Amino acid sequence: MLLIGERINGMFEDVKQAIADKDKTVIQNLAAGQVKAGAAYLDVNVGTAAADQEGTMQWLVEAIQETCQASLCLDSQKFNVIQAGLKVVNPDNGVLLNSSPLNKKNDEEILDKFIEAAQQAGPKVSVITLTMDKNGVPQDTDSRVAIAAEIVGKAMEKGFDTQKLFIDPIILPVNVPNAQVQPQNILAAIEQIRYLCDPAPHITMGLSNLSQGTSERSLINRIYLAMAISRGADSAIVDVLDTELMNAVATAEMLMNKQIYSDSFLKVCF
Ligand code: THG
Repeated sequence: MLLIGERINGMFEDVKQAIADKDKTVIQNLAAGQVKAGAAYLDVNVGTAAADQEGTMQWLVEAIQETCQASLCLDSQKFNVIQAGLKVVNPDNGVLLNSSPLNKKNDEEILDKFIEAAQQAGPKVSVITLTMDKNGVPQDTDSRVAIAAEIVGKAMEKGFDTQKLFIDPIILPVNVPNAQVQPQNILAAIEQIRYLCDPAPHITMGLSNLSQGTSERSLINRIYLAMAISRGADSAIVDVLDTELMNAVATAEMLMNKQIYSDSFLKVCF
């Protein structure tokens, strides 16, 4: 299971404050803590408060790289912010470009740009693509799978290794009125997306979206992640500092025969 640590995101108050104060220590501590907890990648998202998003992305990447060798996941809906991050990130450590929809109403070629940027940046640069197109986020299983199939087709057309493609079916809060059916629609989509090509694309999601605004956030997150793992998800953007979540991942992986059982299976996983 490839876990992406979610904490370096301007959405969180401590990160927002650190960006405003140019306080690298807060960021560097979050980087070290998440790597220690088992993050394979660190998500880097400037949030919405910073006026200079490109400069902030570069400051965050440079601050992390000063003290940490982790692979980074450059997270922005804006391609120029991703490009800014790419200028300073070390591509040899492994990089994820997060994320692009298939296409947009006003910018039809956005996924092309992400894939081309990844190809130019080097062999260890992968792309997260959302099952979303110019009509927005689909609300049913079949549309998600259909968009995923177009994404896979585009990657193949451009000679982009499908093992470097991460498909994200976009999980949204479960408490949104009339949207409670979406988590199960997404599980059904995951089950189909993994068979779209061989080698299969990775399947990831921003897990914490699911529980935003709910009570029992950690419980909702970990149960759903275990369910998603059982259907074929092999990655997620998560709070790796949530020990119960990490134990749930280790247990789900062991029960799916991805990790061998031993009495210390919780310790050997991360
Ligand atoms: N898909 C992809 N990338 C993503 C997302 C996705 N990146 C961002 C996001 N979604 C995943 N990361 C988070 C990080 C934090 C929260 C949710 C998703 C979160 N934050 C608290 C909140 O809003 O309640 C912040 C509050 C606090 O300060 O504690 O829940 O879907 N590809």
